[in-house]
Amino acid sequence: MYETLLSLIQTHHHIGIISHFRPDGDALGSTLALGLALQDMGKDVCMWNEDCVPARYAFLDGVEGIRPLPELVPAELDLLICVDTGDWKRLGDRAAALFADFPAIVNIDHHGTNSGYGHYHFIEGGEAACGYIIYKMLRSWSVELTPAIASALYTAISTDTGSFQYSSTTPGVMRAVADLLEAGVDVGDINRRIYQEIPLSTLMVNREVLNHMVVESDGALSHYSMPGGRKAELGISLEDTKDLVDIIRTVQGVRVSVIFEDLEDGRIRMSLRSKDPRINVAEIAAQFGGGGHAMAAGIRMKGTLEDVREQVLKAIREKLMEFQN
Ligand SMILES: [Mn+2]
Repeated sequence: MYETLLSLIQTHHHIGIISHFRPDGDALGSTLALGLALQDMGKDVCMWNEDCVPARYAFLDGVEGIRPLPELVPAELDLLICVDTGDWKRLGDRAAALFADFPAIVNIDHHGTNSGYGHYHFIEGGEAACGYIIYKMLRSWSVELTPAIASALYTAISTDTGSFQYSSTTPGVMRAVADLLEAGVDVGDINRRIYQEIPLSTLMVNREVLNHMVVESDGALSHYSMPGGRKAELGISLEDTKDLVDIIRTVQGVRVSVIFEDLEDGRIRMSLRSKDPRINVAEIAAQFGGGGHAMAAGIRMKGTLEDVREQVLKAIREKLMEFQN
């Protein structure tokens, strides 16, 4: 099936690659690995993201090639590849508008809830990372994995599997990682940079979360709410708030965790995690217009923090009642 994409690439020359806003390791690693590989194949490649590359990923070789969105779609662009993006709007408001009428869009993704936007689809719902799909593609095309490409793929796969802790970590994923190490990934260096260095501001936010998290429903549900204005008081940015749900999901006995964040534009952002395979948080998220994976999902919806929290927690409590321990 990857031959279809290879022939698409062979018949196009000016190729754009883009991923979701607030890019994570998989979004960046997938963009970068595919971008570098296509450059090596002689293509004219543009890599874009609506948001900046977070500081923790700035070490990746070639990541400076991921640029802010252009003002206009470049006239010569003849193929746009979207990676790790389950829904067109996840590209970001500006990107979604900019490329809305573009006639040749490829959708490569691993989200089971992918909406099927675009004209060519390479969707493998449930795979550990989009970077793992990109890895399989590059291998099937016999593309040389340079250390830069391998490091980008390793970062994508490592971050989306929670450092190979999630059950999406299949034998195939581990074989891919072994192959990437042979291609020149410096595991110790990458892991130190991504996981073992935390900005002070992030630790301050973590403290805030631990002070104010709520554990309820007989210890099965943990949540934390970041009210509007609190980010400014703490002097933190969006980037600092990304992994908060991972803190509250570690509580022993907790099966579902949610972070509510008032975005101060009339919308509430939520990150949901499940530790119970019977409770699919993507299904819960879908009830409110969100999406994601069975064990990790997100929602953005209009409303006040109190109203939104009430509705979403009610849906979660009902699921928890349905599947008692
Ligand atoms: Mn991903």
